[in-house]
Amino acid sequence: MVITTAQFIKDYRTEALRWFADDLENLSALQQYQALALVVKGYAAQNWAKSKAHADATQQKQVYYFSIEFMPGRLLASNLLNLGIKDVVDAGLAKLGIESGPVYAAERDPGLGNGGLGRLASAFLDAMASTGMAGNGNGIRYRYGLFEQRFVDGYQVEVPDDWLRDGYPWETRKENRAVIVKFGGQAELVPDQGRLAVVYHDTDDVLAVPYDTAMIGYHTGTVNTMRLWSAEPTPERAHSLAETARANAITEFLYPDDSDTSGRELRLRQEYFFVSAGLQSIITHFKRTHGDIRLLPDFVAVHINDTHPAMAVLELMRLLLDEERLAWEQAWQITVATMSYTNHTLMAEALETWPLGLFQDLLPRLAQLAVEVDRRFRARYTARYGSVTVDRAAPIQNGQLHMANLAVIGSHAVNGVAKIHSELLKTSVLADLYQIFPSRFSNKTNGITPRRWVQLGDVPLATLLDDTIGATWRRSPQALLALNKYSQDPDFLRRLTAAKRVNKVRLAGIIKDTLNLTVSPDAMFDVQVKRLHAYKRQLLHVFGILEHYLAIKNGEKRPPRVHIFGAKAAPSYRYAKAVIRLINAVAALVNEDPDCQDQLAVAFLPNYGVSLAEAIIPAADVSEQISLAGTEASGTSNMKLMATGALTLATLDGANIEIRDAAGKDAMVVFGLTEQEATAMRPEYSARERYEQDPVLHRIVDMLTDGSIPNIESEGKEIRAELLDYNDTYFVLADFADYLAANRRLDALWAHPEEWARLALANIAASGKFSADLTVQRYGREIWRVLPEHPV
Ligand code: 26W
Repeated sequence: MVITTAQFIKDYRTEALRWFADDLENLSALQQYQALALVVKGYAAQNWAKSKAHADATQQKQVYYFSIEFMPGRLLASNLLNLGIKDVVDAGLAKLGIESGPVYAAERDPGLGNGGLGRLASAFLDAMASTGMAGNGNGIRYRYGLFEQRFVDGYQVEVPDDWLRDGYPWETRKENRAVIVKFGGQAELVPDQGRLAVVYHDTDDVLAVPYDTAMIGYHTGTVNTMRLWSAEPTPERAHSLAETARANAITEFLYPDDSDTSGRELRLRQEYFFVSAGLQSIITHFKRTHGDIRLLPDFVAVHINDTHPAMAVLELMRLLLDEERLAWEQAWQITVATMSYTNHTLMAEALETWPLGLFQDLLPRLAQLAVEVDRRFRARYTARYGSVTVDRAAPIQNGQLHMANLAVIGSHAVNGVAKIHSELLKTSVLADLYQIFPSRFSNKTNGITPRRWVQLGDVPLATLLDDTIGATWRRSPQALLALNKYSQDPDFLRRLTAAKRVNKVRLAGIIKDTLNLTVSPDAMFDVQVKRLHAYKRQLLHVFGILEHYLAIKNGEKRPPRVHIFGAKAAPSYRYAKAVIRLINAVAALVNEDPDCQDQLAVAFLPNYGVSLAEAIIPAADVSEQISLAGTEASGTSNMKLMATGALTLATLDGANIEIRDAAGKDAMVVFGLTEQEATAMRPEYSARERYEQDPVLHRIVDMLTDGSIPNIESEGKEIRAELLDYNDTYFVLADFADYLAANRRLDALWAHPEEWARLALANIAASGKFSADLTVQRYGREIWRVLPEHPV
């Protein structure tokens, strides 16, 4: 959109007066942010309405991305960038004498997700709007997002995330689109004109009210919708406080686990709530614009983001059978053609199963349909594939509903999120279903949005890119390959190093403000930012730090390093919380040790999320992607760190492999067992043997309990037990020696800044491959059958 700074200032003043009856200059940064957000929302409104009308008028196929988590991050800067008015607004703020930093920083970051899955969902919404695909998000408007993490004596403490305290200007409450969601009661089948109709008794109904937020495309004019549902008591009568609290409870808070299924009833209520509300509103809209429900798959694609929304298969069947009165076969054909499913983890404990009994209590009609789906599946495939395979592939097993199986059986497409992960799906957790439905399986390697992580997150690099290869990279990711022409250009390499240093100085300032720790921007910034999980092996990183610490104590001099961690642990995940305490204890040990001054430092920044990632990632020299091969489905921080020029220290796991293939094997430092080697070694693996054989490792493991690291009495014991008594599930000891050797290779490289910059360049140049725009286009072409109006 085209707007002058003068016009913007006029609009901004008007908005401030309208909302605060005061001049901009007298408002707080929060109020200045709120008024600005409302101005920008107003600018996007027209395109938002036009996009909806355009999609209906042109009968465009719509994608509905069902996800129980979204992590959009702050929207002000990205909305301004995507509208093409960031420079105009920044100039306007300067003209008004308003410092932009505090205004941008006043925005709350809606942490409505745990980690990778939620952030990917938001990246996809940005990418669909930015490629002109009609793609809408469908999720939950949690009253409290993911907890705020604080450290007290090195312990993680969880504080409620009251993100709506000052309201959320980007959302619009659409009570005219509210629907009823039924729980409990009985679903009685009664004969009705030669068919069976369903009559519900004593159901416990909840009102689902949608809140819509605009998803503004990058320079496309396309504005899609992220619809988040909020639970309220039904309006037809007054409700007691208890009844109101019971209704609200459904969308009160996000479950903070990102790997272990809680199995709690409220979680099941949440999953059904947004799935039913979403499908009801989709069908209502569809019938208004298209009429014949049998055409649904031609105009609607529903994507199931991991198993959490997998009930969509049963809920669509319920609506097609009970409301639309279709026959089973036709309803099933429509459902399979409409649904597609992505798996994001191989962790057994993360694959959801629900007791059929709980289903029968809470969702009686869906339980009936689940039993029928299971019966028909077994009847259809047992003869051909045998009962062993079909028993393992069937949705209901031993009274448990296996949501991954249901999702695969009820979808026409199933994918993993990186090549190795998609292959492992076929040979492990979904092997039996792959045997029965091979053509449904594909890979869709994850992606990231270059708008947030490079254009906004790394302005020094973005400016250098514009100056060097022009600005086409801002629209077409592959244009970054032109950078390879400058790999032998010392001046460019120096400027690249200088751009990185600007980000490091900024992060050093944040580390000083947050931790009162002074770090040198000339040290190697070694970053590991992701959820705290045993398989991601933050412990191996700590062991590397302790080895450097011991080397310093032995008088050895190495390139100075600053280790930067960001990681939340699920509150019920004891081991993860023990590792958090260990990292903070090692930080205290190292940071207060005079011998380590300017040699070694550890900065564990609390409350890692999208906004903190934007500050840490552009400042990284090293990207730690050290999960045990075969455990990290893809990873996406690896892609963000690559795109801003960090060198990856990696195992051959998840998307690390594809990053190496894209950037070149010299542009990454690889170590560790491969997935095959780890699998082969597991039966005879003895962690204790490794501990006995390697004196350095022995020393370090002993430091967990011998008092060398103060204040970790119980945590040290717990971690040592996981290693030596439970035989080190994630092979930390097995990969230790190779990890050290890889770090020595990094040190050697660091001694040659130009060579380092050359490798950084190779990563940046190849990073366009991991643009989410390309990823969603692949989903569109091969799964959703939706083509971009603005392809990249
Ligand atoms: C039921 C609790 C629960 C909650 C969330 C189980 C599992 C999850 C997610 C699937 C976990 C997750 O975020 N997985 C991550 O998804 C990313 C996006 O595809 C991948 O890049 C990461 O490798 C994967 O761990």
